[in-house]
Amino acid sequence: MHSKNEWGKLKKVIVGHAHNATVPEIDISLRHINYADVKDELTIPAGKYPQIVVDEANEDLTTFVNFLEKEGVDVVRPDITDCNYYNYCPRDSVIVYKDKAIATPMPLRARRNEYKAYEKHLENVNAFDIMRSDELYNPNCLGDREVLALTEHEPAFDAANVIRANDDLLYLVSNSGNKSGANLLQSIVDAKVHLLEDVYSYMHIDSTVAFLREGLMLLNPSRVKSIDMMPKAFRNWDYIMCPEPVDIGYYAPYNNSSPWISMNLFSVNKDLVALEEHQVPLQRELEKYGIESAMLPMRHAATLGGCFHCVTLDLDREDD
Ligand code: DAV
Repeated sequence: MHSKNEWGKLKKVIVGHAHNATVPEIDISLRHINYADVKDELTIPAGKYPQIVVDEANEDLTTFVNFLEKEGVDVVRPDITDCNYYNYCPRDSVIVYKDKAIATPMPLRARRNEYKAYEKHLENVNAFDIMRSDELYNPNCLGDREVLALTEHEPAFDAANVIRANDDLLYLVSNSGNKSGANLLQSIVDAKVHLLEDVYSYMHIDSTVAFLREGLMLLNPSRVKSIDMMPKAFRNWDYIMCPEPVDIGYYAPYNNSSPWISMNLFSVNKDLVALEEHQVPLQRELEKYGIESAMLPMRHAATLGGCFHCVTLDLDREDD
């Protein structure tokens, strides 16, 4: 196991599955993190996702796996377990950095042990599966988008709040990651952890910034309005401002991401990415930089809250 950036030649990867995907019963963590802007709790669905969503998502994941295997990548999958949430996005729960796997202290209580479904594929696991206390959630965030859901009571972050560029890691401070979480990460890795703040308060970094290769990144212009909003270490990088996403919609009422999930691409190497098949404007933009896109279906990217970066966790990548 070794991977320290988002673009080196991919050799081995975990690809999630949608079996048993569930919206957990509402608790304090889910209410504050996922539904801070929902007024009436009764409108929040709970229970298993509809079977059609699960089947279609699994079908698209199989297409993706076949593509990766044709590219010579070794693909493994999480176990099918009776889960509290899902095993669709292994990216959310574990960071692989160099030869270490970090199962992060996830702020959603229902996701506490999610990494166990793929633990057997990991090496050198540092796990932080502690029960979150009520003091971690800031009640003032309900109804106010300016207030983040997490206090600094204890370190908490999803692995998907972080992307890797060799000796520099970029950490989004948001509803799914607090500053104490960044400090915890900094104490475990021999890399510099840079904070990205005040750009996007909701879930995860990978619909806001994507690293394409050393010195080139893709930015979400509705959130990163100018390069000055990036930490200093990335201000001299070239960047592509992502074109407006082609909205592929969601299976109502399961709206788990913005249309920007379209920029959640996944690099097979620095010249080839997997991209949601409707995102032709982005495909054209990437072409200008010599990056080819495999246009693949992911019908429930927004329904389940994850496209190709979210549904993967790279285990082995060459450094370049
Ligand atoms: O709505 O842009 C997508 C969630 C990625 N795991 C968004 C967040």
